[in-house]
This record gives sequence, structure tokens and C-alpha cells, in this order.
Amino acid sequence: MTDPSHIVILTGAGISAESGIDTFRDAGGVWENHPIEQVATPEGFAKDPELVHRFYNLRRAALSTVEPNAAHIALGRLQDAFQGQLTLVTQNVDDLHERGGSTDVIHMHGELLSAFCTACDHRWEQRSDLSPTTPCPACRTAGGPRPDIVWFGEMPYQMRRLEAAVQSCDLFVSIGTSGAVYPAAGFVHLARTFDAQTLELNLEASQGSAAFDEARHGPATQLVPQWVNSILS
Ligand code: BJW
Repeated sequence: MTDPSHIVILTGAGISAESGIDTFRDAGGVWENHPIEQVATPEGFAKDPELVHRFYNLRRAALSTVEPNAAHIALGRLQDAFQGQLTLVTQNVDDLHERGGSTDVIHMHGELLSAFCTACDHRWEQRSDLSPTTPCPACRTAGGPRPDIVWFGEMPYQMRRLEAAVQSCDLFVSIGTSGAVYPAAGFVHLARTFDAQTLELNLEASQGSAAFDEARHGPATQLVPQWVNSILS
């Protein structure tokens, strides 16, 4: 293909796996020990907020023990050097893209280091633990705060901006995601409808592989720097 002028990159848990953050659906992944309906739905939070806070407190604390890997760093380098437009959207709730040098990252499923108040909608940076009695820093409602994570049945963030970007890109690249969760899993189809080239970089064939023009399989720390070098050369 000719050199792309607008690249949309969608990342998932696989890009952070080699940094030591568990994926969701692989063997030994997050969902193996924590049923989705308990920790990743509004109903689960309403039923047992203590359990849900404990789950996210542990994952938030674990962020300080991990570092961005060669794949995050390569995408930061790409954003710096690429002459065209680049939209980086992640389903991940970690901060490894930012620490790897990327800016303006769209976290469509929220962020571990953010919280918001269910009583007044105030949103803030959250680095310490939350509990069912934590007061909102704005309205003081005890138990108002919740993790700023998009749970099943909730609307992912910035959907209009994302759909517009996918519709206007000429290259859509999906990295380290199983293609099991919508609406992100539908982006490849939207991109193709609007005539973009599509590329999957994943450890192995994903649920969505067949929808891509090209799929390369292997660890993100190898595939992503190689692909970035090819775009910048
Ligand atoms: C490597 C690697 C290495 C490993 N190198 N690769 C029926 C049909 C269609 C849709 C629905 C349906 N029923 C319900 C829905 C909607 C639902 C949904 O999609 N459900 C599916 C289960 C079917 N979606 C929603 O509810 C979403 N909201 C919504 O749809 O709103 C309505 C709407 C309407 C119209 C327009 C827009 C919206 C919300 C979804 C929220 C997802 N939230 C989670 C949990 C967050 C909590 C937390 O973090 O704890 O987000 S789910 C979880 O999955 C997390 C992830 O972001 C997301 C995606 O997972 P990801 O990243 O793909 O990880 P894995 O583990 O699945 O895959 C890892 C991949 O990496 C694998 O392929 C490995 O091979 C690979 N890998 N090591 C490269 N080293």
C-alpha cells in the first residue's frame, strides 16, 4: 500500500502481557479467578462494593511494580516521528502507553488511576485505595466514589471520536486483543467499510483474525518494534 496518512492503533491486554500484567481470557488470565459478573458489571459493584474495590485496589497498586515494554516504547517513538495523523486507542486501563512515551491516548475502557463519584459525577486522579466508605473529594458523599472503569453494559468512552477516527483512517492496526469485546471488536469491520487497510499483530490468531487484510503472529515486543520500523523507514 502507499504510505498511510492516518493510522488508528487499537491495543488490548496482550501489549501489556510482557510487562507482567495478566490478560483477561488467556489461560491464567484475570477472569479465571475473578468471575466477570462479580467484578466487571455495575450489578456486581452494587451487590458487593468491597469485593470490587479490593479487586481494583490490587490492580492499581500493581501498576507501580511494572514497566512499559518494547512495544509501548515503539508506539511512543512512532507518535513522535510519524509525519501523518496517529490515533492511539487502548482498551487497557493501565498507564503503560503514557509511560512508554505516548500522549493523547484514548482509554476507551477507563483508567485504573482515575475515579469518579456516582453521586455528583466529579472525576479525579486516584492513586490510593478506595473503599465502600471513601468520601467523594467534591461532594463528600461516603461511598460515592467508584473506579473509573467501563464495565459490561456501560458505554465505552469517546465513541464518537473513535468512530470518526476509524472511518477516516487509511490504516487500522489491532495489537494484542482477542476481538471478543464490542464495540472495539467491530472497529476492523468499520475500517474496512471505509476502505482502510487492516493489520492484526497478536500472539496467535484471535477471534477476529479472519477480518483483517493481514495478520502477523508473535509477541508484541517483537512484532510492534518491527512494524514501527517499517512505517518509519
Ligand atoms: C498477546 C501477548 C503478547 C497475549 N503479545 N499478544 C453480544 C454481541 C455483541 C456485543 C455484546 C453481546 N452481549 C453483550 C455485548 C456487549 C458487551 C460485549 O462485547 N460482550 C462480549 C463478551 C460479547 N460490551 C459491552 O458491554 C461494552 N459496552 C457496550 O457495548 O455499550 C453499548 C454500546 C452500544 C453501541 C455502541 C457502543 C456501545 C463495554 C465493554 C467493557 C469491557 N470492559 C472490560 C473490563 C474492564 C474491567 C477491568 O479492566 O477489570 O475491559 S472486559 C475486558 O475485555 C477489558 C478489556 O479491555 C476487554 C478486551 O480484552 P482484551 O484486551 O482483548 O484482552 P483478552 O485477554 O481478551 O485478549 C488478549 C489477547 O492478547 C489474546 O488474543 C492473546 O493471544 C494476546 N496476547 N500475550 C501479543 N505477548
